[in-house]
Amino acid sequence: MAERLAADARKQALGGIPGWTEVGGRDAIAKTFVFKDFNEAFGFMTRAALVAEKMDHHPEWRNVYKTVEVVLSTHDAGGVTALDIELAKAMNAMARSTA
Ligand code: H2B
Repeated sequence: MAERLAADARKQALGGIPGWTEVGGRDAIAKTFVFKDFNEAFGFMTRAALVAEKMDHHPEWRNVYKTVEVVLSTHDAGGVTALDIELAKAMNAMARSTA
């Protein structure tokens, strides 16, 4: 099972994934993606969902029109693990091709 990252490791990992920040009050990371329109936002969510399912690692997220708010945490571990960093990187890469 993936292990929670220590605070320093988490901070270092965040340096490599632009836009992701620590969530206040819980061990999780978050990013708000803003796209051109709903089509782009939902296209991103569709691609991200397929990657998440393949990883068996799923986001907490909320979509309003062209905005997608994402929170990542490993529920089984009770905090941020390497899986969250990997999914965050993949989401950044997927957003780059649409935003
Ligand atoms: N997603 C996230 N974000 N955290 C988890 O701990 C997790 C998951 N666990 N997706 C997976 C599914 C687990 O419940 C299944 C049984 O592998």
